[in-house]
Amino acid sequence: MRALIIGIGQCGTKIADLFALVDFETLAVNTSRGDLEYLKHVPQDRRLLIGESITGGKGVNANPLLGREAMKRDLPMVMKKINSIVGYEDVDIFFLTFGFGGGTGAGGTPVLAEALKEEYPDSLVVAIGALPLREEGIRPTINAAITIDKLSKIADSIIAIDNNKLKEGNDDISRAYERINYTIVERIASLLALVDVPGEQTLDASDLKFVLKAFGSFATVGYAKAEASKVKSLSRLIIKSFESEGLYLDANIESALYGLVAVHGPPEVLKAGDIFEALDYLTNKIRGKQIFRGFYPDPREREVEVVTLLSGIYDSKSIEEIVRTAKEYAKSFMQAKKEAETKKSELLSGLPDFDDLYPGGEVYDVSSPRLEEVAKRLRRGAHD
Ligand SMILES: Nc1nc2c(ncn2[C@@H]2O[C@H](COP(=O)(O)OP(=O)(O)OP(=O)(O)O)[C@@H](O)[C@H]2O)c(=O)[nH]1
Ligand SMILES: [Mg+2]
Repeated sequence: MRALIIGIGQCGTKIADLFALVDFETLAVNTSRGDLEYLKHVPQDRRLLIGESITGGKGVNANPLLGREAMKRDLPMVMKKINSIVGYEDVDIFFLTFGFGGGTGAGGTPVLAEALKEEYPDSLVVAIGALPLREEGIRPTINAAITIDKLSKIADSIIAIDNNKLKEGNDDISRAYERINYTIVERIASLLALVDVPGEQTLDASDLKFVLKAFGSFATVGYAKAEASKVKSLSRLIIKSFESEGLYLDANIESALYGLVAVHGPPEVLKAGDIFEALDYLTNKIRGKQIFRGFYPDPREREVEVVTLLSGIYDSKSIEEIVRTAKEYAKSFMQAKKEAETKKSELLSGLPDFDDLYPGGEVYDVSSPRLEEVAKRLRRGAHD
C-alpha cells in the first residue's frame, strides 16, 4: 500500500513533518517561507512555497481567499512535483493534512484535492484536518464550516480531529498541539503499518480503500494501547478504542457505515473469543453493519495495540456545532449588511447632484483648439 502525505499550511506541514519522521513519503506546501524552514524531517526538495507573488512568502493571515488563490496560481508547480514523486507506481491514498481554521490550509486544500481527483482518478483523496478551538473566535469557525462543505463534495473521506477534545491538562497551546499532532500520526501510521502485512487474517490496501471511499463523509480513528500483562479483557480494550474517549471527534458511531479494527500484540492475548465478542458488538452498533478486521499476533510484542477506523459518519456534535455557529453568524452578518445598505440608501436618497446647485458653471478645457487659437492670435498680435 502506498500513501503520500501532503501537508498544507502550518498545522498540516507540522503533521506531515511527523509522518516524515516515521518514514512516510511526504510533501509540505505553505504560503509561509519561515514555517517551511522550521520543519525538521520533510526533505528540503519536498517543501514548496506557494503564492509568493501575492504574499511575499509571509502567509495569508487566516484569509482563505488568499490561500485558495495561492494554491490556484501555483497549482501547476505543485502538481508537477507530485507527479515526479508518484512516478510509475500508483499511490493508493493521498492524505491531505491541514488546519480547518487558518487561511492556507482551509483555502488551498479543496483546490489541491480537486486537482488530485482529476489527475489520479484511481487514488483516494482523504482529508485529515484539525477543527479549531472554540476560543479562537468566529473566523476559524467560518473557515472550517465552508471548507467542510467544499471537501465533502471532493474528498472520499474527511478525518476530522477536534482540537477541543484534547485541551485537557495544563499544557500551553503549542505543547497541546504537539501532543495532538503526535497522536494523529501515531494512529494513522499504526493503521497504515498494518495494511498489506503478510498473514492469514490481515488487512490489505483494498480493505482500507473500501472503508475510506465514503462519499466525503466523516471518518474517525480510535486507538487503545496497554501492556499485555495488564490486559484482563481484550474485548473491553477494543471497545474502549471506539468509545468516546478513544476518538478525537464527538461522533455518533451508530451513524457509521463501515468499520475496521486492527489488533496487534502477543499471541496469547489475542484470543479469538474476546476479539469476536468486541467485533460483534461493533457490527451490531453501526448502521452499515460491516467491519473489516486484521489480527497481528507477534511473539516479540509486549504491548497490545488496537486501531479502529470508522467511516461514513454523518452525525457528529463537533461538526454540527461548527456548521451551526457559522450559519448563524452568516445569517446575522448578512442581515446586518442588508440593514446597513437600506439605512444608507434611506439616509442619502433625495440629495441633488452638483449640477443642480451650481447652474451655468463653465468649464474650460485647457487643451481645447479654441484656446490654442486664441493663444496663437495673441502671440501674433505681439509681433505685429
Ligand atoms: N492539531 C493542531 N492544530 C493546529 C496546529 N496549528 C494550528 N492548528 C489549528 O489550525 C488552525 C490554524 O491553521 P494554520 O495551519 O496555523 O493556518 P495556515 O493554514 O498556515 O494558514 P495561514 O497561517 O492563515 O496562512 C487553527 O484553527 C488552529 O487551531 C497544530 O500544530 N496542531
Ligand atoms: Mg500559517
